[in-house]
Amino acid sequence: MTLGDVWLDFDPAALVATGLDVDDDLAFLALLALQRRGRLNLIGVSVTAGNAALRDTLANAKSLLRLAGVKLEPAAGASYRDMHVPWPWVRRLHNVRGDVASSPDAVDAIRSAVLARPPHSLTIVALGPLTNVAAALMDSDVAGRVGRVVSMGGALDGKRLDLNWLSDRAAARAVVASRVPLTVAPVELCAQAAVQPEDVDRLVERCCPGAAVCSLARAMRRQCAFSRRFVNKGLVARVSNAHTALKSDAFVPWDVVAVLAVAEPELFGEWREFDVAVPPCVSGEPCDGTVVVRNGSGVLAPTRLAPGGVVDALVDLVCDVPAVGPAPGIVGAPVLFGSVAVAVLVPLLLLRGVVSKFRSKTS
Ligand SMILES: [Ca+2]
Repeated sequence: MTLGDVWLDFDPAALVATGLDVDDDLAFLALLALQRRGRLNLIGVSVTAGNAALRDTLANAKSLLRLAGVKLEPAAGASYRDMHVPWPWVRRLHNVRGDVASSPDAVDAIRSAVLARPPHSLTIVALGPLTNVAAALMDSDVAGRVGRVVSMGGALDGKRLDLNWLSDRAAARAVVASRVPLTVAPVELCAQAAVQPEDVDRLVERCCPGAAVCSLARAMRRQCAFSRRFVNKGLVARVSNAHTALKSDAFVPWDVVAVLAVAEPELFGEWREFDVAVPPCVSGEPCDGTVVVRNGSGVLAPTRLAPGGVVDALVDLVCDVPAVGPAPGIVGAPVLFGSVAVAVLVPLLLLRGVVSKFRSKTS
């Protein structure tokens, strides 16, 4: 089975100093490997904020494409300015650093790609907030010609949504309501997969040096430790069949699950169709929230995942993609350190001034 033409819209952040996840970068390399095996044809790439600000996800995407020798120019799209960052500490950091303005390039590029191809022949793989994709689907000609949208996101278990759908609930609502064929990889599916430190060892032993993924190995090890502290506990509590490795150092390869769901559907034991609605926020957008799920049609989702299936497929795939360009550096580090320095030093200096004033008054 070949998937045909694929457009990727993503929010890569493995190379970003403040990035939340390494999974977009891994999913991109998996897509390239599938292309090398003749399973699909990656025709374009666009970028959204999500795991980091747009200024950083765009820089990350450019470095990643250079590393893998991909000649496509990533089109910039939605920035943090036009979405709701759901995690409070990321929101605080964003308030210190800010983001560039959103660009219309991503929507224009997606629209042109859909309209230039035969109807229903293009699959859009959306691995970040759905802002760019929803805006492209506003054009009914585009919505009528898209083959399928695949979104990493949603939660069909009635519980709190993921980062992607929470960052722009209105966009998720618009994509669901557009009635384009939609496949989702929801939270409770993805949590059945886990990348452990020994998987990173296996990958390094098998692929390095030489493969593009070697530049992500350090970020993958960091992600194992980060996820244990900040992500896994909540996942294990909410998903009854979450991967048991999530009780220790391991991370969920979210976006890789979404890519494999559409490219290697046989890895998934069970598929179901659902009728999904994304209700508006009662007191205005944005809000925390869930979606309404009923038996019915409209949204296709795998519900079960063979243990190890996704991670074994990832390790098998990504070694195929050689490192062609220069090893990427860390994105956003100077600006981050500058911002932190200002955030820490200014209050300290102000405090020092107050203390010395108080001393001079009391002496
Ligand atoms: Ca993502």
